[in-house]
Amino acid sequence: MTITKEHSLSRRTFMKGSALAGLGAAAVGTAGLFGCAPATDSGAAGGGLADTAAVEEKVCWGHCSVNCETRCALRFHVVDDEVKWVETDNTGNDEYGDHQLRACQRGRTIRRWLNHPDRLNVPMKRVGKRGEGKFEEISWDEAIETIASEYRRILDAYGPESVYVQYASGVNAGNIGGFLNRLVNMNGGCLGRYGSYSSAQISQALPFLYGGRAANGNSDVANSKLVVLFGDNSCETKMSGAGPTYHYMQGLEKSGAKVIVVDPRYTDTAAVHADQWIAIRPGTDAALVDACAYVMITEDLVDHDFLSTYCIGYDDATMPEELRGTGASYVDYITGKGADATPKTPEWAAAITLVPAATIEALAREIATAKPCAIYQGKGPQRRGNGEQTARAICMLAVLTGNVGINGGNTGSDLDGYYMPAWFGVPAEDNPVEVSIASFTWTDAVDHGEQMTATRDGVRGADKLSVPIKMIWNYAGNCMTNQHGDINHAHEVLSDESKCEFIVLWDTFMTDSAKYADILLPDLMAVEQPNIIQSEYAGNMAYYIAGDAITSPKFERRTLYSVLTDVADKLGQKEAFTEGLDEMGWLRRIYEEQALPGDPGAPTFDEMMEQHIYKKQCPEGEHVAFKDFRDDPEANPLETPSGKIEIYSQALMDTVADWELAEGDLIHPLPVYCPEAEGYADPLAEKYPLQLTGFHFKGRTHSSYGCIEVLKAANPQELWMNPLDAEERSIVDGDTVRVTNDRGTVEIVVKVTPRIIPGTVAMGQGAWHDADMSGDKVDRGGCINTLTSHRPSPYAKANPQHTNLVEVARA
Ligand SMILES: Nc1nc2c(c(=O)[nH]1)N[C@H]1C(S)=C(S)[C@@H](COP(=O)(O)OP(=O)(O)OC[C@H]3O[C@@H](n4cnc5c(=O)[nH]c(N)nc54)[C@H](O)[C@@H]3O)O[C@H]1N2
Ligand SMILES: Nc1nc2c(c(=O)[nH]1)N[C@H]1C(S)=C(S)[C@@H](COP(=O)(O)OP(=O)(O)OC[C@H]3O[C@@H](n4cnc5c(=O)[nH]c(N)nc54)[C@H](O)[C@@H]3O)O[C@H]1N2
Ligand SMILES: [Mo]
Repeated sequence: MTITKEHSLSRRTFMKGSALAGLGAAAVGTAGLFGCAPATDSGAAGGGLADTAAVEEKVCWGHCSVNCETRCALRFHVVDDEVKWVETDNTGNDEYGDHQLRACQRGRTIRRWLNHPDRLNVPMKRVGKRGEGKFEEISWDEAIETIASEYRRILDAYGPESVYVQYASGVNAGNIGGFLNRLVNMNGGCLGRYGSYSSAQISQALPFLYGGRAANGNSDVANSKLVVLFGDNSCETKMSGAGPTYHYMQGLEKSGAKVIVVDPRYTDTAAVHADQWIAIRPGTDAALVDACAYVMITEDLVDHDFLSTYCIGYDDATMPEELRGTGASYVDYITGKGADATPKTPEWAAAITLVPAATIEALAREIATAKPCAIYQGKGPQRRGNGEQTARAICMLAVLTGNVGINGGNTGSDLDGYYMPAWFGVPAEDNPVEVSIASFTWTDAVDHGEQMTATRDGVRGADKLSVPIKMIWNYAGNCMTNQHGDINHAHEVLSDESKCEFIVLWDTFMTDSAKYADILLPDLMAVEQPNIIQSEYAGNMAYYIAGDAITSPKFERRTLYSVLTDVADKLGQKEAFTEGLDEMGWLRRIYEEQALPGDPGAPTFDEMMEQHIYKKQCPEGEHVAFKDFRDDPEANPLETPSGKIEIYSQALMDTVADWELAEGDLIHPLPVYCPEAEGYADPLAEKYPLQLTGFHFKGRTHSSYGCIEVLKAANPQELWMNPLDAEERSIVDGDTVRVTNDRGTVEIVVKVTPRIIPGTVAMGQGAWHDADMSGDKVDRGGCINTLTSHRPSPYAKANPQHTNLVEVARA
């Protein structure tokens, strides 16, 4: 165990004039780009002698709380109650297990967010139409009165099932957002939601194969011979020193494993880690896997012992009895003895994936013979119209080669396993409402909720919804429009005020979603209030970061907790809601009641608030998923019906037996390729011949940090396009182009590059939607969700946001 000590306030004094001079220099120099320390000589801005009174600087700790799935430490240098500059972790000995939790470019710009001139300062009510962005300042009293009375009215008129707490991932601090659920659950609860925008397809598909979704820790690549990454771009998505990129890098340095990246784009991960990039047509990974399986089966490279001991459905012998001899097994399907009578040869797959047959053959042989081999996927391949099938299929490479449950191998899943000592959060009663929808289907629930059924729309806990969504609480999220599918459709649904009657939204900026709020509230950021976070995706080293408010509240900004306390007061529930505690009181309680019992060696609360950072190495070493099962499958069966890996899933077929699927939606009992609706082979491709795929961008976390000028300058929003596609359209690098489909148009600058496969274009997701919604609706902000669909994927009813067809032309 490692405990690192740092005094909470390392005070020092320096000359006020030089501090100001330094800031002036930092704003223009590169040092200022990512919030580095300002120079201390007073040359640039010329601090006068009269100005040289000594000022006190304090260093406060906090974390960058947005949702990149990495959690980084920040140290704020505060003078006169203002953040002057920001550094990151300086603790630890920089050896594995006690390394620094260094923030990326984004976290280091947080001062520009905290002090941004466009930050929301006062509570407001909407005065224009929804989406127009016209608001009027109101008092907190009026805001709270309106929220309490509208909430009460909607509960009385429609019941708690009409209330919805929107998916929103902008604040990751264990002690903040949970207060909303606490209040809502005290008032009868709300319509539930299942599946996230992140991983709904894979998290719901893998249980049919493995009984759960689990992966080896990424530091375990230290034991691998070969690492194959399917659409896993951790060098951009988890790029800080606190997360997987660090652990991968350390592991790979130890093992020297060969790395192959399969992605439509030559990503930063491919550039940094890969020995080989396999460019693949989006949505077709499962066909690549099918053909690898064909090579492994026909060349007898599969692990027969593993398949017969740990799996069912591989061949006839392990099929459910009633299906034996029907050609329904995996081997039958792959070798062409199944119903479609098509052997899944490398040539067959080459036509689908655009990966040459010889490359597929070589890949199959390499995966089968390198022992152990780690197969990982990111969440990109599953955030698609056929994501459930793709996610299961990629895992087959690990299953066929017996790489599951061993060091240096992996399950093929994402969710790079990590060590986590104890989870904590704001205590809330269970949601009394048992009905839930898939997160992505909320626009349908606003638009025509009462028509949504279990068998067509994935309603759970009831055959159908009894009432549409009438009220939305949105705390720290941009999924009302910007991050949801099909913004123009969401605009239509939300602007009809007879549908959703009341929207209350907290943010720090006038985001695109905020324009749809009825009451819009200016929040304090996590670091402007007592805060705590625990590590995620941090390999073998778990940690907590804790801090007190770095500055006092500015303008009329208030914490979520204080606002909800006043709402609870209006509802006559103040005592029950607060239990007499303030923000710091809750932080202490959460830490002492939830974190400490799970980890008795952790510092006490007072010590934690003094040292701010606590790191702990996993005592068991590298995490290996399903190790118990591998070691003793009888004693430790998987949570599938058979207790084994179910290559053929009768459970999946039983679940969907009475479902009504939309045209083009396919669910297969085997983990094999199914074409996706709006994929390359869709008839719509005649009109819109280019596939458009999104990706999570290093310049933003979704839309968060999307308005920070220095980040925008360093990471311009561009459309990636292959030179062949550009030439065909007389487009050259740097042109402004229009990307269009039936749902909308984005105007964006094009980057012509061989780093993307021909036939596919790509843009980073999360850019700020910028369109005249009462005019031409052309989005000049480059937000991909102007072009994405709100039609959910077949099984998880989840966001297929990487699956789109478009055409591109010069603007
Ligand atoms: N900088 C940054 N980091 C982030 C985030 C962010 O917005 N910005 N978001 C965070 C969150 S909440 C999440 S859920 C994760 C998301 O992490 P992921 O979902 O893994 O990220 P994506 O960039 O969507 O997808 C990863 C890669 O998949 C590729 N891809 C797309 N379609 C296909 C396909 O059909 N086949 C293959 N083989 N590859 C494909 C993309 O080109 C991309 O390079 O990232 C987290 N980290
Ligand atoms: N096309 C496409 N769309 C996608 C994706 C994709 O890959 N492609 N990815 C999806 C995924 S995986 C996810 S997780 C979602 C993420 O979608 P969201 O959860 O909406 O994430 P953000 O866009 O980061 O929005 C967070 C919001 O919180 C605000 N915020 C930050 N700090 C604070 C604070 O302290 N207080 C308050 N009140 N607000 C704060 C930010 O300003 C921002 O508006 O997007 C999804 N959308
Ligand atoms: Mo996500």
